[in-house]
Amino acid sequence: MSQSELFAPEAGARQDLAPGAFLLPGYALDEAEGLLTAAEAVYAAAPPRRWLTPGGRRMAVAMSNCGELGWISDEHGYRYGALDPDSGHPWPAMDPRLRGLAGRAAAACGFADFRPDACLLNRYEPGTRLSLHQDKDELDYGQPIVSVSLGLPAIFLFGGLRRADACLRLALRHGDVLVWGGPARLRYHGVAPLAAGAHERLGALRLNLTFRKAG
Ligand code: MD3
Ligand code: FE
Repeated sequence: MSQSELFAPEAGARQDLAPGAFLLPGYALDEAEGLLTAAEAVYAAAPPRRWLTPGGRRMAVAMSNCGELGWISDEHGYRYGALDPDSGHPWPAMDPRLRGLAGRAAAACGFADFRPDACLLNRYEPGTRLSLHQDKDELDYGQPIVSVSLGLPAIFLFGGLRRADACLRLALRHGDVLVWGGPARLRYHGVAPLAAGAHERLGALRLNLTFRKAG
């Protein structure tokens, strides 16, 4: 497949994207309403906010967390922490509906017994992007990561192990689930600027729930 071609699979069967990287099209569709209810409860206790990066810029994506650990960033760096720095309180507990979906999706891709302790909730508005990066703040790279896309569609950039490697562009829609681990765990990835639109449930928003075993 050429680099500019957009990979837009049909709902249903698991798509093996690369060794260790899998797309489950529409896997969360039946459960989306429960996931959104759980996400709204997290936002009520820990509102989405744009973290400051160590470089002094504010991220475009608005983030919150649930679970024992949450991903945070400030002028001192990126890390996981048990407390919401804005409130001083622990992050909201991970709803069993969220944890359950992540565990089942991981198992469907060959990763047995995935028990995430952190769920990062990423909120995108039209124009919001996430620049190319690796997920390296977790302790055990042997554990997979599971991500659920909700709301407006996005183009996901799926790169290689070096920043300069070519990126596959992958269309992610409401209800799609990605699982990656093993040899894909440290691949560079990002999200292209979100196109304008109106999702029937979420309006002009995309939510991404990313499940990790961070500690
Ligand atoms: C990594 N979030 O929070 S997750 C992040 O849509 C993050 O909000 C994105 O990257 C988001 O750190 C994308 C999905 C993902 C999919 C495939 C990958 C991340 C990946 C393959 C290799 C490495
Ligand atoms: Fe990431």
